[in-house]
Amino acid sequence: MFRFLTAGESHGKGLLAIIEGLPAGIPLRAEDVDVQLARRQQGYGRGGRMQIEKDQVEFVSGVRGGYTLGSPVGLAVQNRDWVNWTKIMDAAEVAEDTKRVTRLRPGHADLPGAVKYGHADVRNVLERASARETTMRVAVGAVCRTLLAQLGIALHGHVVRIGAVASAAVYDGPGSVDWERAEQSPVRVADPASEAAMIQAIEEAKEAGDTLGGIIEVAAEGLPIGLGSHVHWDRRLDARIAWYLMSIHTVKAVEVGDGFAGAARRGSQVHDIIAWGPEGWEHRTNRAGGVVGGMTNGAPVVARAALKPISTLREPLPSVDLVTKEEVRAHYERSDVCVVPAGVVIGEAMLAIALAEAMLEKFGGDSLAEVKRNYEGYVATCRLGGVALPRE
Ligand code: EPS
Repeated sequence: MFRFLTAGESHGKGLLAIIEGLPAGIPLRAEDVDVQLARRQQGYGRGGRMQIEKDQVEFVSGVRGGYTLGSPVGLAVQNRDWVNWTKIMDAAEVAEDTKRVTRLRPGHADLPGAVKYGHADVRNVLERASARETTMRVAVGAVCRTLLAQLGIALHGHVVRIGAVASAAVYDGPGSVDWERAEQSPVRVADPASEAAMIQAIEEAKEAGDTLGGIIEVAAEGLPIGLGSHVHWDRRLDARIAWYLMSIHTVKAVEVGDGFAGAARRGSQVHDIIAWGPEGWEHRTNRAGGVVGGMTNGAPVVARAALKPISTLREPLPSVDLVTKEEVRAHYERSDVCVVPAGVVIGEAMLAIALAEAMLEKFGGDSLAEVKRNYEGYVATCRLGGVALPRE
């Protein structure tokens, strides 16, 4: 069974992940992970922290000579900023002059985290609630991407909205979005016309001491029919994709395919017409976002996630002190103005994890060769239509 865990505080010594259930023989190098970690660190609107960090993975276990061993893969990323926080974050003793964080930030984990865990210092909550944790999601996602690439599956993503500014580029099948353009863009947008307006919107929010959210779109191409299942509610792939994307910090809504827009249309305008083509089953459109009945239908999987503006504001909102209950302004510490471009990379990673898990559920084996054999045998049957041939 595939599963993973992450650990680590934002200003602690470092971040960890353990991935279990990967087959042996997946080619894997630190560079494969580092390239994704570097992408996550980019994006117009990040704060000062990204100048300090240069996230790089170290494989602690499970990889030898450039290949996975089939044993748990342990990954570690150091927090360079740790040296500046040793007195505050020390495991044995926190320096006496350390100020407690008690001015609750509306929209943050501060209040429920402090009440639930009984902390009188919100730092005990915010350090783990921090989106710094997404570093390890991206690392785990990068490992999953190398497995998916072995099976001909590629993932991409881009920003489709920042604040009030929408991109004209929307994914509609392979070749419909200029991924290279999005990759070069400081706001990870494929539509050059909206780029300047997005940057300006971030600048204006920054000047006002405020923050900005937006929408990301992620897509996976090269998928077989039949990942996920209709037979149990918790095996439906769209449900898992929604869960994984929703688990990203600041995400408040997820849609697969046309999502909310489909609710305003008639059925005849929503459902994708089925066709039998030279490669097998296909669909004339992809409004379903590649998933029907909780299973992939062979079309690209497409999902969007809405990120709220982050909750640490330089011009803080009115709030209450956790301990004194006095009316105060919320706590502020160094933070980002807009994380939507980085959200794309995290969204891709979570989609990669969901798809790798589904691929291993269906085609799982102890070695990559075994997974490939299972996969290729199934795909060959799909090309013939996928059902048992009629008896002679
Ligand atoms: C970070 C994400 C944000 C940054 C953090 C690094 O985390 P949070 O969700 O806590 O706002 O603010 O950087 C800092 C905490 C800092 O010291 O600047 C990330 O994605 O790496």
